[in-house]
Amino acid sequence: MPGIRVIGNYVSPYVRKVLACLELKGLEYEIDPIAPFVGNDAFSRLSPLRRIPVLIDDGLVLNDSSVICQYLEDKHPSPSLYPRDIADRARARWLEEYADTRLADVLIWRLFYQLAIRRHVFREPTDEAVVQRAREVEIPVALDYLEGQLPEDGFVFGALSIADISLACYFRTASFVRYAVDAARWPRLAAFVAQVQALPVFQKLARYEDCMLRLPLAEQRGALLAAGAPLTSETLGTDTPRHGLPRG
Ligand SMILES: N[C@@H](CCC(=O)N[C@@H](CS)C(=O)NCC(=O)O)C(=O)O
Repeated sequence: MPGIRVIGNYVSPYVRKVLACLELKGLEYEIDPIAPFVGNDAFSRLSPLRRIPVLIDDGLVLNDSSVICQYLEDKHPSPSLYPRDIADRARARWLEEYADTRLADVLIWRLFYQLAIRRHVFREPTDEAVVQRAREVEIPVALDYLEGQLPEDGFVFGALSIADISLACYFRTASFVRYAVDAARWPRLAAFVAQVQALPVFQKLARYEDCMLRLPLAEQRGALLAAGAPLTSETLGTDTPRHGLPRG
């Protein structure tokens, strides 16, 4: 199948990062919006860690959102989503890495996974102690750090970059379990997240995210197509979720 294909669903922050880059670069793509837990054996062959996103570009299979975004930038440099200045570019990659690792740990694995995926996908109880520790200790430490990294207003490196996109993606997924940055405690971060998420690209993806969040699995595909999502005709998804590979 020629062209770009993304495997991974709209709810995932890592997938959102890749989709935002594709959209901002004006690239056409198709998407098979599956959760990693329902991927079939063909998915395991494409994604050895059974993680999303996967990007397939004319037969080239790429894993890992950072690898994929860098590939898109190298292949389609304009508009650039990485700062021009070498030091800024390195710092942007660090903020992307920080988002993909620490923010993912505290906002996604300890909050969203516990409150949404364990309950609704695996029908397992939430570990309330994990959620409480995340809310009271771990998330505030991460947000204190970010508050010190952000400018008074605007994007981190002047023009919109991978750093802004990455950071905002995690707060969007956390909002699905009603987490919002406390603007009284972290005013820069709260304004920054609101500003990035108000961009047309985030608003466009939010319409597709809402289809997935509001509807049961069986109705999502139809609603996504009706909303204009560029879905693949085939899917690697099954009806039976399996736990992922152990992390850490
Ligand atoms: N470093 C990877 C992480 C991807 C990742 O962890 N994706 C999550 C979805 S939000 C996933 O597939 N999790 C399934 C699992 O860990 O079993 C990236 O940047 O793409």
